[in-house]
Amino acid sequence: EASGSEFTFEERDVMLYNLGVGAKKSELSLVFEGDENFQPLPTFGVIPPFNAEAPFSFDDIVPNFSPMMLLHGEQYLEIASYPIPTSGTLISSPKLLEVVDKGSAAVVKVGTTTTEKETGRKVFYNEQTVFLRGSGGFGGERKGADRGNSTRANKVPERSPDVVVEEKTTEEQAVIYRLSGDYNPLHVDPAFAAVGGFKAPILHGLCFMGIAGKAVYQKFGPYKNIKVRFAGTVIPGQTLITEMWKEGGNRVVFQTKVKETGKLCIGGAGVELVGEGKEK
Ligand code: HDC
Repeated sequence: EASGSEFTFEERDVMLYNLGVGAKKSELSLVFEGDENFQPLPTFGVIPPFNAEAPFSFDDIVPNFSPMMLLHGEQYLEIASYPIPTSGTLISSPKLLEVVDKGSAAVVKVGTTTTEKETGRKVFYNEQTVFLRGSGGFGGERKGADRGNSTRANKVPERSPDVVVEEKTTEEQAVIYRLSGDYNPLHVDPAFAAVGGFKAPILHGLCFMGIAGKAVYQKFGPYKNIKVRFAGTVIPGQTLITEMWKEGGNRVVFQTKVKETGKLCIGGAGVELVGEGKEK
């Protein structure tokens, strides 16, 4: 049995997560435990390790740490196999991978393996990158290591996208998403968001990754891994436009823009499909 933080979940948690990233009432396999194909969306894999106890404290690894200045920078997730369980107890063991000095900011990367408690079987692997504004300039390395898929830049092709999916987030997107485990006040409390430099609470990066990841899943099918960079912020209520390109090697490259501003909120993103991934 692995040591680490336990996460126990049931079907209710799966439905709450799916709703948090935009599942619709007509999508019964996402919102109804009685459906024969009931399942979490692949990006549910970011949830079990989310509150795992970190093997370090930010104050010990960077100068001037402030939770108000923390932004989610990148996320990489591997899904070991399908179907993803709809309940159970999982164990997550996080490791500090690197601390990079971007001058004004620090970039900290944590890798977490998640296994099934009973069998020890690997279920997910995550790499989470946080961008700590105001915590750089400590004389550290400027570049992180090359970690293959997890650090891949995923440049979008010149041609126009093969598939485009538009999805409006709701005003309540963040207040629902947070119930899946990320209670950061940045996403709900206007006063906290203001200290962080935002006019209004911003949407969780993992929420809009989930919305984009759902679009990719519904168009191309299951994937083994997904990588995104959070290139810009999203305010709940804004509309997301996800552009996807089918590439060789069973890959889909994608990016997501905020319709109202035209700005990129997800860049450098890609998935590696389980199968041929013919467009549905
Ligand atoms: O890209 C900017 C931005 O605002 N991105 C959006 C951030 C966001 O909205 N994230 C989601 C919401 S926050 C959230 O969900 C928090 C959550 O609740 C908790 C998560 C985890 C909790 C764990 C607790 C234990 C910004 C601000 C990130 C960067 O913009 P700039 O400052 O303009 O940076 P730029 O000049 O473009 O680049 C400087 C160097 O940094 C690298 N970089 C840029 N964006 C990055 C990034 N690295 C990682 N992630 C990103 N998103 C650049 O490559 C550049 O490095 P170099 O000079 O070496 O090329």
